[in-house]
Amino acid sequence: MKTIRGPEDLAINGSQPAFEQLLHVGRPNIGDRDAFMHYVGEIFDRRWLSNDGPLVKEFEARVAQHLGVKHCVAMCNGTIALEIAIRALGLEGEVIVPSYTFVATAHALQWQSITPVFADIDPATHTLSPAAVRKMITPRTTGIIGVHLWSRPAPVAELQEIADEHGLKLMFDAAHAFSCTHQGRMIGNFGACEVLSFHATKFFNSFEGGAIVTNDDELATKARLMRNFGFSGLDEVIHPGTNGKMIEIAAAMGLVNLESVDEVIAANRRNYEAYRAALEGVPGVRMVSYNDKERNNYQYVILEVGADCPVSRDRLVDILRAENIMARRYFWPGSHRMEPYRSLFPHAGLMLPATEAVAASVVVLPTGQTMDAAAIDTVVQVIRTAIRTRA
Ligand code: T4K
Repeated sequence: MKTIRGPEDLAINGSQPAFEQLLHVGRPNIGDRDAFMHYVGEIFDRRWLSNDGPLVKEFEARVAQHLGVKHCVAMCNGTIALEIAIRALGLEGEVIVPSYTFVATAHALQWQSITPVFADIDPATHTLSPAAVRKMITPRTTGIIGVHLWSRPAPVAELQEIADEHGLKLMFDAAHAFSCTHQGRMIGNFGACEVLSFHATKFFNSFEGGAIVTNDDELATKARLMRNFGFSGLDEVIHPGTNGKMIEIAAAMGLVNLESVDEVIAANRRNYEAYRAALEGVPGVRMVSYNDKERNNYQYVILEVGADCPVSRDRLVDILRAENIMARRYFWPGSHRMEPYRSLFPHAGLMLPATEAVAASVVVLPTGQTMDAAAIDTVVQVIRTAIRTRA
């Protein structure tokens, strides 16, 4: 890694990139490889590869125990889990969601001919603004999906109050919030149900995977039926369904990685604190912070580049990428500016000023097991030099 003293050391000015290999956001964390290979041996010996196998059952029990929730219904990914949750809750017509999230949240509705109605976020938290949600309720509204973005909880109590007042169902997209608490209680226990993602890029992964977690027995039973074509016995189908099953190899990865969740969180926290200390006082940029009184997974390191920053957000991303630091502009430009929503709701942006401003300011930096103090120091040197020299 090179030392960056001035603009001449930046790759955009012809110097060698700071990193030889690409430094990715979302680099997977991988637990004990020997333990994983042991599970693979067991799977092969048993010749039971999918369909509610023993490892999936064990994984579900362990996740439910970790979250203190009654049911965990494991799925092949978070998007299918969202789709099944939405269907199991009987949502239809219009459902209120943030635009500022990964597009899967809106797609899970649109895919089922339900209209996602985008409500604005609170620029301070990046999660749904309860006041904005109220404005978007119509006679066709049947539900609200809150998203715990960057693992920071959506305004759970306020959304529940709105839902109760208007007879709406409330569920949460908790894809970012595995192993986090809200007011001391594990996320996974709020709303009618919550949906997790165990995708490779999440701090806790099962290669691909997801789950619906809920304390509602009936909902859990329905979700179980739906993820397996509605089969209730060998020959009996009692419900419409799809194939949302988690496979054994994914459950094996999940079980192994569950063992190192605390270790990965500790690494993420170290990284987050190193970035925060090193970026303190840099003009025009602000790191999104976490509430230290809660349990956080620190899986995203988020920088907001303000209008007063001498270098624009997009220029900063280009400068970082030239150094092989593959920073991301999550979740730019907002779901409402992606198809099919851009064509369906061309004026949605008028109701989403905070979404547009936040989406235009965020840069996500690499973290996780593969980052160390020296790498973070170099990333920060690039940012500091770019801003100091108005590169
Ligand atoms: N709701 C929310 C709020 C979500 O954030 C997500 C997923 C979902 C729902 C849906 O859950 P899933 O159906 O995915 O379980 C990535 C992930 O694909 C997606 O899972 C995730 N959110 C989203 C935030 O990030 P992309 O389009 O950025 O993926 P991609 O291929 O550009 O990879 C991201 C980075 O990770 C790259 O820098 C490369 C690196 N990477 C990726 C993979 C797969 C690796 O280093 N190794 C890998 O194996 O969406």
